[in-house]
Amino acid sequence: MSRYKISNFEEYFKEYKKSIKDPKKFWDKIASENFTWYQEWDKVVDFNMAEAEIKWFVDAKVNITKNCIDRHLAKKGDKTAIIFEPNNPDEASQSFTYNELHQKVSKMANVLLSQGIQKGDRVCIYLPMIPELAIATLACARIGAIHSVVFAGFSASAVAARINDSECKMVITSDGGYRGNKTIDLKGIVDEALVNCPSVEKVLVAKRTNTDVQMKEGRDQWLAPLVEKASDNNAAEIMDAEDPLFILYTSGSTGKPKGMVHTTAGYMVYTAYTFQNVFNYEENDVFWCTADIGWITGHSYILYGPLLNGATTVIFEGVPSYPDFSRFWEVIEKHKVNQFYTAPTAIRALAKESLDYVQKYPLSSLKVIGSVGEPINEEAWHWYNDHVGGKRCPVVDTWWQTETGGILISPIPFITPTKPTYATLPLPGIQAVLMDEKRNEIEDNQVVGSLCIKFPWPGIARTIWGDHKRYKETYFSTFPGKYFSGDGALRDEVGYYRITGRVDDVIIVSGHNLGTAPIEDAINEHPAVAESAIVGFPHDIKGNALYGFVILKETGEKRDKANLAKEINQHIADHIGPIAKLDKIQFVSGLPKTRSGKIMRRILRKIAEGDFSNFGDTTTLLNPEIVDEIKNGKI
Ligand code: 6R9
Repeated sequence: MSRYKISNFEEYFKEYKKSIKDPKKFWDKIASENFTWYQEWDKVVDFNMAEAEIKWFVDAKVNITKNCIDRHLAKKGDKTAIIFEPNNPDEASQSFTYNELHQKVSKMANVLLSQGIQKGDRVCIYLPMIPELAIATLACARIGAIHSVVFAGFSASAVAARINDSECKMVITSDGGYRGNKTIDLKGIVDEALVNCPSVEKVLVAKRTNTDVQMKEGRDQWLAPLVEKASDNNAAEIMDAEDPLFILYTSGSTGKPKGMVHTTAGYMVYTAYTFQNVFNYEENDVFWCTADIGWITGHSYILYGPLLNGATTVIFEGVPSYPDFSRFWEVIEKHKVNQFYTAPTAIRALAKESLDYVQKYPLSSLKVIGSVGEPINEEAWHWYNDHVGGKRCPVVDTWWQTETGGILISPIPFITPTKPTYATLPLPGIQAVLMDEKRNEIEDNQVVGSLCIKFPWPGIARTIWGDHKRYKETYFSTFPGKYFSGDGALRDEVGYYRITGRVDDVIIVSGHNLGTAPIEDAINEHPAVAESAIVGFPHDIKGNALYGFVILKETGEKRDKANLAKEINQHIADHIGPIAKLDKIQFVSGLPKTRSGKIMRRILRKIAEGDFSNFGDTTTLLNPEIVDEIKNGKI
């Protein structure tokens, strides 16, 4: 990807203008100069935004793993592709060259084929951050199976819902996983999930914790012996540009999680291009993104983006606080990391601890440091810039989403002057606009609007698995003809964007998207609960935390409230996962509702924040008296 590296600010504007004037030409050049294709495209892009129909590189044929692995072998077969850094620093790290990765992925691909997995089949991957996760994911892509990686922190019922939604034929998991000082029983969770998953025929189990697990005859097999026996010769399936590459679930503001579908060629071109430009990756650099491969950030910037560029990428199994708060800095020093990419929630948690943890390490290998997942507040930005980047590494605050496939708005390091809390400018090819409530494009600056993109880019998700109507309604109907992100943003006089947060009912907690509806559904299933409403409130470390207002049934009213609160949180952990637990639970006798029955979350949000100053117009409420009751009972 060296040719498409932008080298100064002027060139950025030039490139940007060119990319807007003729997007087809812009992407055509990038796609044809940087990848290996079995067959090139007839048309660069074909789209109808009103119908949410988007195709890139129409009729091209390609395999993404050929581009991630095979094409690097001639020149850099012995270069390190992946460094695996275990949870426990006393365990040795491992590394795999591109040659070794090629061998492992080919073997795994042959295992999948021998187990009856074919092109187009869905495979659920529920693994901790170990090399098998990367290898299994790439092996699916190699044979054209659609991977659905589910973050290994989700509960059995959340896993089951995701497996059933896309009717996965196979699950790849491990006996267990390590996270800090905890061991997680992943196989047990899969067993529980599979009680309700009729589509799953086979389960492959990697060994990580050596814990005793139950193996179900005819369904479950250990992975290692299968891999050992498999040939390391695999031809890679020829995929159409628009064949689905993967499904990744993200929370919606209503109902069940959305299985975002990304297709092959566009995602490949977009992640490769953004990785190169946003992180200024140079040959021999070591890149580390601390996300989990179970989230889009891990898909695009641990696996695909780096490997497409022939980079060295770190897979880290652990957490920032184990064995102590210096772990990130120790790992950077140990592997001489050059680009470091993490989330504001981690930065805030580490900034709360003694500076000694970070100052113990020179961190002089770092060149670029990045942030993703939620708005980064000014204090955290400065701490990161001063103490991690040593004021010499540009902070790239990258704004994007599961739906966008790759980064859309971000500074380009050493080129775009950074500004704390601003994601700055759209990358070339990205036509960002702000829309007002009347659905007009906002021309002025210093105004908050809904952030939309008015022309497709190659990395955009193409649909929601099994529900194109929902895809169209969620993203393309609020502002007809445009992609609506669900985020609000402010634009300054230079044109820099500052993301202000979600404008819908999604709450970002520690960088994880949580929809209020599924959490409320989980709470409401508790036998003592009549109704509930969840809102977010500011939290020092998590960015936002969850505050639940819960109406009890008569039976619940008689029970001990502290116990009930604990049970409700356990209920949420069981149904969704521990990440969705509530920080605060207030039992109330009613919720403020409009006459059409809609909960006025705006008011609940203010109460949760402790801001009782101005509730706005409450006269339209069906039950205005409830506001005082809730306010007075605030915990
Ligand atoms: C990549 C990822 C998407 C939502 C997005 C927005 C928030 C992400 C951000 C940011 C402010 C940034 N978000 N990056 N907000 N500044 N740099 O996180 O994808 O998990 O789908 O979340 O995260 O609200 O809409 P995903």
